[in-house]
Amino acid sequence: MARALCTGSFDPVTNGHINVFERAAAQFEELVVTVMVNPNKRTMFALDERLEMLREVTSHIGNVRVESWQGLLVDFAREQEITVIVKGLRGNDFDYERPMARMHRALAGLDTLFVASDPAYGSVSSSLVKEVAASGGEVVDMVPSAVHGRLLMRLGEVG
Ligand code: COD
Repeated sequence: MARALCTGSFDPVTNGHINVFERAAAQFEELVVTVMVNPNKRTMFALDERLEMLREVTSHIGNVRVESWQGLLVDFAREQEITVIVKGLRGNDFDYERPMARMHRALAGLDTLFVASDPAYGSVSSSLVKEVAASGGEVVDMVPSAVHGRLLMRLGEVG
């Protein structure tokens, strides 16, 4: 069995992401969850916090490794000798993901496999979680408890 990548900003990781990790990890020998670093993007959580949360919430999945990468994903995939990315697909994700998937294939033969989001998490996104939590809404069902705690703490710090 081959190895695969799951990429994202994971700011923060949600139960929707974890559902995709679990399903991808079940199909591959190893899953490398990779935080893509975009220095121009303002994030709520610093890179080391996102890595720490990811490692904590994936510790129950034996074959997951958490890494980060700044630059082209195809270069990381080449370095790791990985030829497949697994992406969760919610309702509107495909239009955004399709050109990226084609570009990855054209640049390096890196294929993208899409898995349909679990209906339980089809409307969950990191940005919505942050927005709802910032307005005092309850997001406890959308993120792992370790992330929930950190989210409330961060909002308390800035609020
Ligand atoms: N259920 C299922 N899947 C989900 C859910 C959910 N509830 N929430 C998110 N996802 C999927 C998203 O579709 C996405 O594929 C992935 O999980 C990560 O989500 P986010 O929100 O952390 O990711 P984004 O949108 O902030 O960032 C994605 C990147 C742009 C970092 C990533 O797609 C990427 O790998 N980019 C490649 C950069 C590159 O090399 N570009 C140049 C060549 S195209």
